[in-house]
Amino acid sequence: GQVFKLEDYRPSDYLIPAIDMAFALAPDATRVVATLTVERRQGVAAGTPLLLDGDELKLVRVEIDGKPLKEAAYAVTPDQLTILAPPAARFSLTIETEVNPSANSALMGLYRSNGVYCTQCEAEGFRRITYFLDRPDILSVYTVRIEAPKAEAPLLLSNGNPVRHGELAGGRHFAEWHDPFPKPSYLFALVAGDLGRLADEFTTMSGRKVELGIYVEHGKEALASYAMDALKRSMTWDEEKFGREYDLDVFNIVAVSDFNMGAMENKGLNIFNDKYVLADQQTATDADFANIEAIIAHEYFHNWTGNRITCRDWFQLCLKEGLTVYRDHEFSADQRSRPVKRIAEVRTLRAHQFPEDQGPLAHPVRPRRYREINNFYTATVYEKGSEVVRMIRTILGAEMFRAGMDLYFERHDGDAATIDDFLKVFEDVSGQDLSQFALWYHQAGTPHVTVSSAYNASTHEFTLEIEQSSPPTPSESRKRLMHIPLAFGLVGPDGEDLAFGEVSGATVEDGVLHLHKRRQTVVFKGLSERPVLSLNRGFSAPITLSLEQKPEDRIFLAGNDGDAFSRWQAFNTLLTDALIAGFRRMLGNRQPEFAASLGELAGRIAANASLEPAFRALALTLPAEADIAREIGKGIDPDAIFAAREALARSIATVNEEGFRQLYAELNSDGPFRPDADGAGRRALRNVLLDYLALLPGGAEFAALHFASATNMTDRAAGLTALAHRHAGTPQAVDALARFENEYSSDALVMDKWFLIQASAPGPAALDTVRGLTAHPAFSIGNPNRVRSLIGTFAGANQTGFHRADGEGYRFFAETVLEVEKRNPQVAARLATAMRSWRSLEPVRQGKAREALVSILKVEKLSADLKDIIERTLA
Ligand code: B3K
Ligand code: ZN
Repeated sequence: GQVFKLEDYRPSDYLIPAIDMAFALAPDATRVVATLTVERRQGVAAGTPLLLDGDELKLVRVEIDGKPLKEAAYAVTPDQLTILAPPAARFSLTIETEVNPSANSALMGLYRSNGVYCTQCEAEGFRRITYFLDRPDILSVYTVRIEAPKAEAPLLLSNGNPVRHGELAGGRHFAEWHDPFPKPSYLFALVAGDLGRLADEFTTMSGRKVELGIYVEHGKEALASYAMDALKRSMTWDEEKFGREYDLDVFNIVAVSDFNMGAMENKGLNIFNDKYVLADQQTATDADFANIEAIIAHEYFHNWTGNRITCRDWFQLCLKEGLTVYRDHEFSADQRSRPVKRIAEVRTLRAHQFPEDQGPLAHPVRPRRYREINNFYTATVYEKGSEVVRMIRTILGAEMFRAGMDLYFERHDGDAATIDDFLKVFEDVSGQDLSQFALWYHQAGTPHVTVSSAYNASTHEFTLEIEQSSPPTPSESRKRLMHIPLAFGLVGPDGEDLAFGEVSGATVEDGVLHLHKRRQTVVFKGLSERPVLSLNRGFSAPITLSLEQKPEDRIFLAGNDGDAFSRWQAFNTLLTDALIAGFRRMLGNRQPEFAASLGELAGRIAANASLEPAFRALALTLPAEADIAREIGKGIDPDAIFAAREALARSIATVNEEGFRQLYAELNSDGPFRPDADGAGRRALRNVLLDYLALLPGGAEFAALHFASATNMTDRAAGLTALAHRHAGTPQAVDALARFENEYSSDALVMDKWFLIQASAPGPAALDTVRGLTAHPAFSIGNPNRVRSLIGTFAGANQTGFHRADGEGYRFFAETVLEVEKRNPQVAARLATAMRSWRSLEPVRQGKAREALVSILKVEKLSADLKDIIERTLA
């Protein structure tokens, strides 16, 4: 396949300032008439051919300035339309195409989901609707007319503001929309169908009224009320925190059941996976509510960071994505608990971005090369991209950061901008040189920092020896030195940060130590007592850290650090070290042993009422098997990791049985259900305790009672998980699975949880279960949510089941990915990334994994999407 390179960027020869579209919708043969106002760019030679992108298109006719074009004047294939010698510097080009929405199983372009017409154009789906300059630096004003049979599609939506609508002969009707803001084609959207509406309104800070609508399947309107509430809170927050006001008369959201990802920020018409809109306490978990809040906010925030200011080219994807993730993280932190949110973010970053950065699919936050852009909507672009923005704020301070953002909006509104533009505004407002910092965008891989410390009681000096390095990544063997901002504290015996005098060897400002060199010896003077070092507070830099520190110091920090994140981190490091030691003992055929202090500390954290329940829940959650594997790095035997983790969980449960039972009982939630941070935190803590107690004698009965008495989906799903994962095959587990299935068989989103829970059950038997479930009536290989909950979960979140030593998990996986690919290459390619860490496995599994990957490559006519992932994974 073709490789696209950043350095090859060149402005297009032609611009398209305006486009008028007319859609005549029909399930198998939709006609699209697009009239483009085309302008030759200044300095481009007259007669330069105009090359328009297409993808699987059928051309019906083409006209210039209202006259049919002679056949010799253009060349056409399903993938390209070339106007060989355009007649003038400005002309109008009319293109009629025919597309088949019903046959569009790739879910890119115009397709039908449950009888609803909808679109997905990012990144390159618009070219599946009409021939166009389908690139983000072509900004056009859109006017869209939609025509359809009224009975089938009473609702006709597109971007912007409604202009007019009316009846037509033969039971047909039409609606016209106009979006005054020039936008790239990837933000185009159309929805038509028969849907219910939840309506509300919002008055912006300058007093303009905006009509809000969330469209869902009839009868499900009430399930959208949490999403509506989140939308209004997002609109207020963006005004207060970033001074950003909404700019159209309407803001619509549509929920569809077949969607390749979470949601899409089309101007004024966001389209969502229904999973991130529909929720009530009986069908959604607390995690679902939190995701809905975050994704509603994320797509809304794109209106300024993405839509008003878009990307010059797809290499700049993080310009809108990293920044918008940063904004939605800040929103959730303000709406919920900041420290708890930060811990959750870091866990996600480590679970998804670190393995990417440390494996064959590593790429810079701003990549320089791609073959298939859809494969670059990654944790690196999104999550690490957000971390980079966070570091800019850490380095500049909150006020200067806001000034930089204000300048960004002022300077670039209406632009297709670059990462260099973004960095420049912060340099301009602060006068700081960010060129070394910019490496965070340009260099792949997770930097590693090693630190040792020494206290000299006679000179009152505290000395740090710090070294940074960045491991090589594909096509970048030599790494440059980074600017790493490390928030820190020198914690005294009473838990307060100690004041210090002069510092040498590094810039230290506002509690942040700045690394710029390979090795730095940093000396703090004026410390009359030995401090305990708390480093990378709040996870100020997305690095891996080896900090030489005594277990007593970590135990001290876990109980006393003034920074909540670092308290969590200290305990988590103790747990991880214990688990790694346990893993090594398992490999040596010895039983793992754990220090009593660990269990006692867990008990103290659980019982500490001064800590919020959600924090305690996160602290008591053991590192996942994949986290442990990542820390170990190579020679991974998932069965040994599982056994070590299980043993630690049992030992913590055994030591704390009484306290855990008592606390579990106290947390029993009375009163009305609230999906907010407090309510969710209490449930989270109670359900973590359930996980421990389910491991003790009588655990199956205990979990069954939890399941049976649950009054909301969070508790019900937790009970079912405890049964299916810890007591598989017992009458209690079998019964609970059957009851759940019976109760929710007609609710696809809840059935996804039933699939997920079984697909993540540990042990070799999961494979047969998953294979069997692919034939379940509620499963469908064409629906991305079903595929992700069953197959994606099995491959991505079932270490012992997927990585069976006999390699059968990989074989099943290869077959299934190919099955998915026939319909939907994008979803298949995303699934296939589950194999990215195959080289860290022990040799036998590694060999089987390679065989499975190679077997995929042998298939003829592999899609560009899947081929790109598999080839890079094997390289
Ligand atoms: N911008 C979309 C993602 C599009 C993915 C295309 N393969 C959703 C988001 O990040 O907000
Ligand atoms: Zn986004």
